[in-house]
Amino acid sequence: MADFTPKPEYKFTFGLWTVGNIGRDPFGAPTRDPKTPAELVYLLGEVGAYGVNFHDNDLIPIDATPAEAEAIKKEFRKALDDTGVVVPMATTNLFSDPIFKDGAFSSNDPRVRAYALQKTMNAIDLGVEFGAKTYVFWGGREGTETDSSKNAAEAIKRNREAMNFVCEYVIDQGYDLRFALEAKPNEPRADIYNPTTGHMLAFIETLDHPEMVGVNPEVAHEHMAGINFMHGVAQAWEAGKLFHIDLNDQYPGRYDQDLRFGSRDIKAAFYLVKFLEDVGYENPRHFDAHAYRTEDYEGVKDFARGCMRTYLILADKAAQYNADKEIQALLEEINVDDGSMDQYFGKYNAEKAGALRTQPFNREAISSRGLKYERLDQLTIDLLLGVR
Ligand code: DIG
Ligand code: MN
Ligand code: MN
Repeated sequence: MADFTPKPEYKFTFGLWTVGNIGRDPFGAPTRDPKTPAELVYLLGEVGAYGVNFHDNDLIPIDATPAEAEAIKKEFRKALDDTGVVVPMATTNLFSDPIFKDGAFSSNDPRVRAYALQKTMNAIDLGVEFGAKTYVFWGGREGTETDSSKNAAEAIKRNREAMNFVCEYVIDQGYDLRFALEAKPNEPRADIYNPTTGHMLAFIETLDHPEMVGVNPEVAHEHMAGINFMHGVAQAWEAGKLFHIDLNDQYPGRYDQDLRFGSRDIKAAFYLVKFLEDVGYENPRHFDAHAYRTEDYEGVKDFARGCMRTYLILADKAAQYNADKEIQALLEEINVDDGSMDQYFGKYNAEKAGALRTQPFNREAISSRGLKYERLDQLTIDLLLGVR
């Protein structure tokens, strides 16, 4: 049996807000007592996590005094040193405080937009202080309930101006930091701007420093939009923009459930893990998820161990898939290529186009070929169900 113990090279990380989730939901009070950031680091060290991420206010409460902040940071730093857990990513909470009720960077109130920049600069400093190399932006409140309230193009411009400002701040400070933008189609706003990873990839190209900015796709968020998550991840990877990834799971057509990785759609999770392993993804694998409300902290540890274990089992399945002689023979047959069409591919030129114009194609013969995808998919199912 393969070894499914988490190893540092997988860079498995959890946010303080994930294992620190106290079970509150819109219809019920918390079911778990809160733990301090330091206690959560020890918990993550116990389950074998590589790293911990935080929003500024997960670590330092928004109204903490400087002395309180220093005490918290000192305790947090000791827990990191004691456990060897590192801080690969940080982010700003631009959604909890009532001041952000109509957004942060895209708010109609210029005081809110300015405060959001101030808060973000402070939060970037905090993340860099603990070694973060990736900084995530999730614009959970950058949206509307009524489109009477905001010009959508103006909102995008405001988001762009803010991103250009924070990129310049990082350059000015000389920080070794890059940004990862996280999309979500809705919740908590009725509609959120830049709702999918695809929108984010287009938005990034309009920035002053696009080279500093990538994406942080989340499984649940793209599933909420009804999109094949692995396809979006592959497009981001191919564009050199997969700077970070939020792993979890989600029932289609539901609110953002942030379920344990692989606990709902194991086939989709397999194709995602196979893609990440096949391309040699080297950035953090962040489980932006939380335990069921029913759990105590032993259950939270089960949740965290389960996220990492399922990833490792699926990585082992991906290796089996790549070594499976029948599957690989089928893939070779499906992708057969006698090279006769090579003359028409690659960069255009008039001669190539001219020759292609006269190339005969027997559509009936070509279309009559059976592609054996049913056999291939069943072999995949067999492998996932452990009978291969
Ligand atoms: C929610 O999916 C968001 C926030 O939790 C955070 O800003 C980001 C970091 O992964 N994910
Ligand atoms: Mn989510
Ligand atoms: Mn997320």
